[in-house]
Amino acid sequence: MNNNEHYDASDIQVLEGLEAVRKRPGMYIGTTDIKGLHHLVWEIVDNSIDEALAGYCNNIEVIINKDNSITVKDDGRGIPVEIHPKTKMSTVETVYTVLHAGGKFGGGGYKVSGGLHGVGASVVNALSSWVEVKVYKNSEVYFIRFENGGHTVQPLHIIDKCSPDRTGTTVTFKPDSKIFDSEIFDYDTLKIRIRELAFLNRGLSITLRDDRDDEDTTGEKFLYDGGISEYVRFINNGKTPLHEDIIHLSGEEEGVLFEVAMQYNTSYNENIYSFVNNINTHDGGTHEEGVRRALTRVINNYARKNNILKEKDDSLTGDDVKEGLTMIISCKHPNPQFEGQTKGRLGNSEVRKLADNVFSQGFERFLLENPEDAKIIVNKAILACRARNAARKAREITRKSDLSTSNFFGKLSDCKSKDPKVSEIFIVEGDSAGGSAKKGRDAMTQAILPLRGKILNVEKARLDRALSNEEIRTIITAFGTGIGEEFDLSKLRYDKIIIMTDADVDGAHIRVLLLTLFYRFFRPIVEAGHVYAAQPPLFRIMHGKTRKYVLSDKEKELYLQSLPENIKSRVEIARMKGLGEMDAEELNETTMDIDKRVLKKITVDDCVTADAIFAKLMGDEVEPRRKFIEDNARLVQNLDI
Ligand code: 1YM
Repeated sequence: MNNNEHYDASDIQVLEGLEAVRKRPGMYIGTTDIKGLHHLVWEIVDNSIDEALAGYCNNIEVIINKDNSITVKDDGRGIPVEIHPKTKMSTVETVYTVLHAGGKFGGGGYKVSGGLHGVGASVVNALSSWVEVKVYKNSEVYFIRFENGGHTVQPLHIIDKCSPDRTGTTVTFKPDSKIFDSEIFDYDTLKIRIRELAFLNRGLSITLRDDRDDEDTTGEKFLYDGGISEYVRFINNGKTPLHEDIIHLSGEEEGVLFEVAMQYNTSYNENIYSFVNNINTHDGGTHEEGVRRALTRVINNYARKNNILKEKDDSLTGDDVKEGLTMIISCKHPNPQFEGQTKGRLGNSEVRKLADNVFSQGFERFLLENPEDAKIIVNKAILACRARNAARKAREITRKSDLSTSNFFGKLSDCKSKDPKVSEIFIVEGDSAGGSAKKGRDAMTQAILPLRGKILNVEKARLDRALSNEEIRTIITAFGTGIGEEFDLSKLRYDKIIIMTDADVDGAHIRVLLLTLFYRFFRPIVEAGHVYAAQPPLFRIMHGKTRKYVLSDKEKELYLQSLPENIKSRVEIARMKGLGEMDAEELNETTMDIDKRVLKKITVDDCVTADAIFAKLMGDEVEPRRKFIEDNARLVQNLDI
């Protein structure tokens, strides 16, 4: 510490607090991988969002600087600068150095954001090699700098004057390379969440700029005056809506804000996303339950009252009424209780009733006032109900055509081991590659399933039609988990499901079709990390008896550079044409051998974005899709879904 007078007993406590964060970063930010790295940004942005929710901030800027440090600016009140009575430091310094500080320091703040509830700033400081905070307030610019995990090297002081109406906070931080595996921020990761935050906070402008490129960029601005209704329109882009208007309903009770936006489209899938204080509640909870319950009840009541559903007919189920539904539920709660193992479920029981009331009253009114739309929506649910019954019958057939039928064995070359922990299945494009894979595999643990034709696009087919598709039935039977209501992850017959396709447009297409299938029918398998993409090599570099396979142009250049000059002039470089043209030995060596291959794990990181990509890739129009795949071969190949 530079400033000796500054050093006393409370400082020691402060540093012990921050040291605890450095010792166990996982406890505070989950992980120290790329996800944890980005988490730091959200902790700082959350403070700006809180300021916006409190009604004082309209603009937030996020900048990735050239050195991979991050700057976050807002035009809120500015973090208080007075000496804090307890810590005897400035409040800014307190917020950035005392663990569990934040929130109510300034008094009266109504905090509804998620994250670490104000702990964030000090955690970011603890995990950064340096942090600078500027506060614009009282016509002055205040500045403070920390280094090396939260040591104050320049206590708060005034560095400049500013106009009296200029207020706000600017924070720049550089994550500590000793803590994080990677220090490179990913523009798209930041963009996706920033866009989501802008949708969830109507009227708040958030811009994102990447200064790492040399060009002068102005960045992208995300500002949605329509809030979550615009989010629904965004998700439904590329799909065909069933009714023109997006339905928006909202209400408030005892400080709890609840709103929902929805629109049906012609697809057969649901896209229901719920949030509490801007945090995605993956596992739903009381806000979602209230809406789902009300949705089913209101549609059934309407259908019966208008005699669309006859007395003898069964009632529509929750599954029927959500077919083709895109919905965003957003709840802002001053005291949310998050439950479940991943804290992804809202537990507050009073919200169920609020959600049910707001939704049922508003939606009932919509149906009464828009009888044409009402008819379309109810009929969609009735069709879904019939299809569900048909699918049940089809599923019974699938169940009968189990592994004992010879027809099935004809396709799948199963592995000998029956232990799922060591077994893997390669889903291979084309018969000839399938043949080489069969010869090159380790028959004990590796199963091969060659795909003959293109598999059906499940984005555009209902369950019953999907189940009549031969390739899909084979995949379902091979996996062993069943689908839909009967899905059981514990019955999965393989630890790894490996998609093996060529690195060309057709390969990309098949890969996306397979990912769509997995995403829609087997999402828990993806979530549990069982799905991989094989990475066949692009080049073979030979010199003497040495054979080296590389995955990309860049890797090829790097490898060539590493060779001595006399060898470099003698290498033979071959571009690998496709899986089908490799012989068994080569395929084994490059793509299948557990010790040598490179696999890419497929994750469900952001369902909303994944779905948007799917919609674009799989939407109704064929030409834009082909073009999109061609333009984005790299993206599709590395699609993190
Ligand atoms: C770029 C990061 O931190 N903005 C920010 C933080 C605070 C306030 C305003 C603020 C809050 C309150 C009163 C209050 C914080 N203040 C505190 C604490 N942007 C960023 N903007 N006045 C200003 O909550 O009452 C913690 S965060 F504790 F000091 F009040």
